[in-house]
Order: sequence, then C-alpha cells, then structure tokens
Amino acid sequence: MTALAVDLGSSSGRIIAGTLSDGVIEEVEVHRFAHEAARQEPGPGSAHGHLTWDLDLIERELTAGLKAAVARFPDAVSVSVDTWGVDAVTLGADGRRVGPAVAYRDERTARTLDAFRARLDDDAVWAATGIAPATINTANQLFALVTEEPELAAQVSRVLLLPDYITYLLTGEAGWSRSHASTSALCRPGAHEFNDDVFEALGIPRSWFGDVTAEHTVVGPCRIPGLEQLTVVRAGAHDTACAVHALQRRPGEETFFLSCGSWSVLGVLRDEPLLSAEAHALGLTNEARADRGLRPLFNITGLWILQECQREWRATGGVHDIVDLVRAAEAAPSTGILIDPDEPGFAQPGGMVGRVSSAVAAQGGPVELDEGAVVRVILESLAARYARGIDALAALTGARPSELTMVGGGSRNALLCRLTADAVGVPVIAGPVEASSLGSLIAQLEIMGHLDPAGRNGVIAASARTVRYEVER
Ligand code: LRH
Repeated sequence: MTALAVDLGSSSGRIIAGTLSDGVIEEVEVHRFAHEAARQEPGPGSAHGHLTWDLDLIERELTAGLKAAVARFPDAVSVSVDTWGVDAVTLGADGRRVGPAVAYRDERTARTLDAFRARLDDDAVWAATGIAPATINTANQLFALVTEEPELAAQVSRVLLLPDYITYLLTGEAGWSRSHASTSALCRPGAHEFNDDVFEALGIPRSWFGDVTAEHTVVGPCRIPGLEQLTVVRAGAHDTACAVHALQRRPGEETFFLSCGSWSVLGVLRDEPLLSAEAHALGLTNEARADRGLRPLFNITGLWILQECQREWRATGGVHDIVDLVRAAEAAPSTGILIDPDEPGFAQPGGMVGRVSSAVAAQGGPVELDEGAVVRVILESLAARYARGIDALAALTGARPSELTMVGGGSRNALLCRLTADAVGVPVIAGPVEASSLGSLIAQLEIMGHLDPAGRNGVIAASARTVRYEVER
C-alpha cells in the first residue's frame, strides 16, 4: 500500500509516493516543480509592494501532481501536506484568498519591527511563546498586515497556515496543525494552544484562528474529483517536524539533528521546551514535533546564502551548477576567513556574492573571490556555525551527540558534510536527502494503522540511504 507526501519547499514542490513492503518504504518522486517568491510592485492595493508566493501555480501543480500520483499508484490510500514554516494565507468570509500570499522575507516586518517591539518586546515574546523573536514569525507578519494594510485586514475572516490551507483545499476542513502553529510565535510554550495574550497585545484578531489542531490525526476524505480514494491526514505540517520523524533514535541517548536546506535547522528532540534565559540569549526556539513532543533548535540561515549566489551567477553566465561549484570549492584553498550566517543581511534576497565578498574583505581577506572561493567560505562558515550550535545545545542539555545526523538536500553536499564532521568533531551520518517526505510517509502509515511506531527505527534503517563521514582533522 502507498501513501503520498506533498512536500512544499521554498524553491520546489514535490509529490513523493511511498510504498511499504516487507518493512521497507520505497520512495518514488512522482512530481516536482520549481517556484520562487517574486516581487510584486507597489500598486493601488499596497503602498510598498510585496515579495509574494504564486499560490495559483502551487495549487495547479499540486493538483496535477496528485492526479499523476494516483494514476501511477492506484493503491495510494493517504496524503499529507508539509511546507516550510511561518507563512500563512488570509481568507475572506467566503473561504477564498484575500490579498497577496506575502512571503516571510518581505520587508514589511522590518518596517514594523519597532512598533511590534513597543507592544511585545523580545523578552515578552520569549516568555509568552518559547519561540525566538524573529521578523519572519507569523506573529510579526500578521502584525505588519494589521498595521500597514488595515483595509485589507478588515476583509480577512480567517487565517490558515500554509500547509493547512492546502489541506483545506483538499478537504474543506480548516485546522491549525500544531507543528506548523509552533513556528508562528502565537502559541504558548509547548504549542498545545494559542496564546490569546499575544493576539491581544499585537491587535491581531483572535477570531482569525481556531484552536491548535493535534497532528497524527485523520482530517477526512479528499474532495477533489479523481482523488476521492485518498484520506487526507495531518502527518506533520511543518517540513522540519516531518524530517525529525524520520530520525533513528539511539536508546539512552539524546537525538540531535541537522536539517540542511535553505535553512539549517540544528536541534535536539525533547519532551519539554527549554525556556531558560540562557536558551533565549543563545537564540534557541522551541518548535513542536508531530507526535506531541518538541524540538528545541536553532534556525540558521543556511544554504540560502549559496542558493542566492547561484541565482546571481546563473543570471551573469557564471558557473552555477551545484556539482561544479562544490568541485571548485574543494579545489579552492581555504582563506581561513569566516562569515557569520546569523548576520541579518545574509537572510535578504539579492546581492549575495557582494555581501559575502565584502564580509571577507572587511576581515583582511582577498578582495576578489572566484566562485569556488566564495562557496568554500560559505560552507566553512556554515560548518563553524554548526559547531557553535552544538556547543550551545550541549550547554543547555548537558549532552553531546556521538554522531550527527544530517538530513535534507544539504546532506548530498559531501564537502559540507566533511567540513561539518571536522568542525563538530563527530562523524556525520548524511541522509536521507528527502527526510521530510520519509517522515511524512512513516507518520501516515502509522496513522492509517499500517505501521507500528515501535518498529519505526527498523523501517528507517531499512529505507533511508545514508553516507557516513568520519572526522579527518
Ligand atoms: C525550513 C523552515 C525553517 C524556517 C522556515 C521559514 O523549510 O521550515 O524551519 O522556520 O522554513
């Protein structure tokens, strides 16, 4: 029997079919499409313009992809949707979208940050939610909406988190999935309920949201013609929550993880949030898993820095293929100079090659860097940031990993894996690459009663392709 994972990332969407047989999940990518946030110019509706997602394209691609998946896998029984965090969709009273689907990197939250802090400062956000204050958070985005566009806000009657919006299209059922809701900074620590005080302090209508919806649950039958055979489930709405569901647990040990995509998400699995002042000072954030547990973590600006450089090199006819770039980086001598990926400028779109080069030159490094040298600086800097993050997690939990599991697209980057093993000082187990989809598929099979959670470790071991990198230096 087969389950379907809809995994929407910030540069591509994928539909992956997973068939369970003899304790192994065989994954097949049935559909993939590219998409990206695009700038919408200022106009009558918006004085500033916005960086927006193309939800029409995403909806079209997902529907076509699911139809192709069902045609190819007639035994498909279930589907679940996961996406990146923090973004949400505004709906009017008729249940249709109102206003643009603004992307979390839009500058509206920087423009309204002082006003946000005047109502809820960083310490208050942390105390009320256990989430690291950040301009990308849903709370900041909705505050920007009510502050800058009150007329548009007045037309909104409901806000659905992005994966829940797609689930709503598939089923007609509204919900606020806990793992994704936890990234909003609108929930109490632990993310079992929304925090009404946060809504009130920020002037965000509480009526826009219902209650936090438990995951590992069935939503209902799919209502899209041709897809009625699918039961829609909430396997985990946030991509990182799904990814950590595909982690093997070692008995008696804390489970650490590094999920490497546009973001590098470095954390540990826990039952309770880590809420100390030290955790706040270190920039920790307590997000939720799909299975009622938590995953305290650092959201680090990750391979986005490299992806933005690739975008520029592609436009200017430079080397931009990732395989060629990693080869060039391997051949490039180390400058010994690191950038700090946490610098807010590295989270912004555009001009990334210049930003990396200036940061290197400002520290006395070479002024002219070729593609390979730029990539090497980025990867060495990420590896060093991961090592600092592991030290911070060790200070907060009293535990260190004996090996570090690295999942997501970045786990395919052998140079990054080797640099990480050397910087952290423990072997890296790289893979699976598609951890979010594997986690979603496992959770779906558990929810549908086809897989006993007690056997999860064995299924992961049999299904996940991994490569081990030893510490070399
Ligand atoms: C990674 C991720 C990450 C961030 C976010 C915006 O895809 O979900 O956890 O919170 O995107």
